[in-house]
Amino acid sequence: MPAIPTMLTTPTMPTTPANLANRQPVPSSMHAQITAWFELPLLDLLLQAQLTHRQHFAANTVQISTLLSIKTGNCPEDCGYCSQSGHYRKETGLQAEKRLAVDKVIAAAKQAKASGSSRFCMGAAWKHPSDKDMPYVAELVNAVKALGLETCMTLGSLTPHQATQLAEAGLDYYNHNLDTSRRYYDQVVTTRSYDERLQTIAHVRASGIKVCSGSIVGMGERRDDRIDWIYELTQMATPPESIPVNLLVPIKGTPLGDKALNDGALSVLEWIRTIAVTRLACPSSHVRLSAGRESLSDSEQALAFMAGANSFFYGDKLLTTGNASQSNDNRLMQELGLVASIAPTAPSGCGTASRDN
Ligand code: SAM
Ligand code: DTB
Ligand code: SF4
Repeated sequence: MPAIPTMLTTPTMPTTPANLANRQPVPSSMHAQITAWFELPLLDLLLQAQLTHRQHFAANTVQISTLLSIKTGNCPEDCGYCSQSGHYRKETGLQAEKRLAVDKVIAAAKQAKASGSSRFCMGAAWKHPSDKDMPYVAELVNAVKALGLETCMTLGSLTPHQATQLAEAGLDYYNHNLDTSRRYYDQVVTTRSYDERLQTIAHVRASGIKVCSGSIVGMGERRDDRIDWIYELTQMATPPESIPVNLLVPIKGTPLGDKALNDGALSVLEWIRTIAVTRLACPSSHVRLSAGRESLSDSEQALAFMAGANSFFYGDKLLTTGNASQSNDNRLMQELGLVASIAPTAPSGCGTASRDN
């Protein structure tokens, strides 16, 4: 059993917002800064993250999105965490489905709007959309926007032309996750490269669509990988407006899901720490609690909001897995005194210190 940490010296004064900054190391680069944030005592980190959060966003206000899978399963990519990869379909037993009919998507979007979501995110299990898919997704963007919802899509890689087509259709956000560090990437997926992911993000940015790009924590990666992933965000010319920090949902039959089920899950506090450091590194981006909330207690989620998360997925289902129930989320929001935001409240940005070149 690890020994209980003890204080070597008696503190001379309490840690307050005013003197907290004096206790911080002053690193020379953003990478060192991110590392130093990870090493802070957790309560110092949470306090600093919440103070930073309140400088950039309204307190106690969260943005709420609802997810829908518009094309499920049999994906040609081999992402080691994903229930939808065709590579593990025998092991996971996930039933593949064709594209969802437009009227079904509209019905789900209407329900999302009625329940209080401000954004509707549509995900497809594709490596990339084909040209024949583009009129379908453009129709969905139009129809969902007409309901007064913000739109988000995650369809895999895009060419510059496809990104422009989506922008012309009026898409507000495109989700394309880096998932982890460049170093750990080939342990997660082998059918695409980190640079391909960065390229699609660049095409989305150039098209004028807002970028949503995040990670998964708890896939067997090290803290160094979480540090490097956050550092990647801070080095983007314009950082993502939205940053989902997924906690791995371990899917039986996938390589990384099975590994997590065998080895044991990462500490939830390390996920909360990752959220807090993301908040500090990207103070004006929305940081989203994404996959993994279903397994968390009220207190763990409260700590994640304290760490500066200000967005979450609402609804009983994510893409193929369960989510925290809507009734539980309503009760939790009331208990924590959180209110839903109607529209984005601030422009995005990473890097409180200077960007490294
Ligand atoms: N096929 C598209 C792509 O990969 O870009 C879009 C859909 S994909 C399911 C969207 C994201 O969901 C992934 O990038 C990953 O970060 C997240 N995700 C998928 N399965 C997950 C799991 N089991 N646990 C946590 N996050 C997961
Ligand atoms: C993101 O970062 N997380 C969401 C959304 N973007 C598309 C997806 C979570 C998927 C969780 C596993 C599933 O339901 O299949
Ligand atoms: Fe396909 Fe996306 Fe799942 Fe990877 S994460 S297997 S690209 S659906």
